[in-house]
Amino acid sequence: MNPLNALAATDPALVHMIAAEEARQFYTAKLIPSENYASSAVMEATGTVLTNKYSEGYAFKRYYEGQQFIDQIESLAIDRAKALFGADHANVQPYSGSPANLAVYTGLIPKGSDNQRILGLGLPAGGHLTHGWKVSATSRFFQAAQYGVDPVTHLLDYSAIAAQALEFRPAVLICGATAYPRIIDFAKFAEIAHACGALLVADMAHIAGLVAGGAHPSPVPHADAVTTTTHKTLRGPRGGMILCKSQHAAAIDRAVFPGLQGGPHNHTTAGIAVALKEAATPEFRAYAHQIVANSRALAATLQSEGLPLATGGSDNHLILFDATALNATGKQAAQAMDLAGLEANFNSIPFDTRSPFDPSGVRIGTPSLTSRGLKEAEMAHVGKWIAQAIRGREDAAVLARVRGEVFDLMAQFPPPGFEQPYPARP
Ligand code: DSN
Repeated sequence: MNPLNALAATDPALVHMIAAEEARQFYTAKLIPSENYASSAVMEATGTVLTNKYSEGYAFKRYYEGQQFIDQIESLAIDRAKALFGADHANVQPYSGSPANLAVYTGLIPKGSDNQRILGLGLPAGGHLTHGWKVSATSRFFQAAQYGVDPVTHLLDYSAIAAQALEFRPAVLICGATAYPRIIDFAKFAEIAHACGALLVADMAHIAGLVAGGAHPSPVPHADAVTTTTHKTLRGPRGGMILCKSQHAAAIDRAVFPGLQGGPHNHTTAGIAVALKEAATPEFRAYAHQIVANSRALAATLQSEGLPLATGGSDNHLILFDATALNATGKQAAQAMDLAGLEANFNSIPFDTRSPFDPSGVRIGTPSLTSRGLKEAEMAHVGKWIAQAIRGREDAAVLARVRGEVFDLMAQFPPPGFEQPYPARP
């Protein structure tokens, strides 16, 4: 890592905290499916003088002078995004995924139109807050309704979604998820959108890296607009991006700026440009396919340990398991895993009867461990440790033993972005 010499002189207390977080990230097994490790190149790009510049507007049409190099950087990121995903148009300015979603609805649904309806996957079924969930501003500014998943299989039921969409007649139909372990059929969603006269928005934040690497079908040919974060499977800096058909480009650009945002974060734009270059390599394609292979292997081990999985398996980067089968709530399970060096988050499972503050499920994923180079053989160890930590959640000796084994394994697989000397073991 960067030795942080200047920061150490200015703010040693902060350096101490950052060093502790570095050691935590190095030795724990990061299983949160929305997280990853940015490369050293991405982090270097984000830590540059680009943070000093204001650039309201778009390349060659700015409201501040001094944009000669910022225009080049933003254009490079846009060109790489369009090439990688085969998109007509790209906007790389959204601060993250939530602002990108709000910008797309704002851009696609004209002000004053009679139809302000959006229809997305409900949060308890794996959708995101910004797909119109009741506590999100997206349900305050638009008239939102939600579809769910099949009560038995927990899979998206495209006939039921079609029936609901024909009845509700949304202006925008949203597909994409934060906790759905299966392939999403974007062509089917496009058929549904066309049949009910809606525009289709796909939120591919979780799977953007899989799409870039050819390990999940792309929404880009099917959707009017596609939103994504840039830091999940895509492995870039914290940021957001919108891809869209050319006929929506002007409206979406206007919705991002001046509609919702001020100056773009140019240091982040540079980091996104680097990540997009990295994602266009054969190594990244192999990485994307290994994420899925690892997820399948981890899912199989968890099942053999008696943990039921939502939808019965995984064919992307993500697994949602029901911890109550091992006599723990989702929160108890996630906390026990954390003590054992296995970082996850508790999550509702479809049709959960427990509260979202202590639901039945735990959500895990393989993007980060795959970035470290772990493969199927190591996934079998990780799956067993998860079950051991949950079963032994009240036994400090079990948790300490698993934590030691996890730390030993992680030390053999240093993550991207960490350079020698590696942090001391906490
Ligand atoms: N917080 C992200 C996730 O964990 O899926 C979504 O915004």
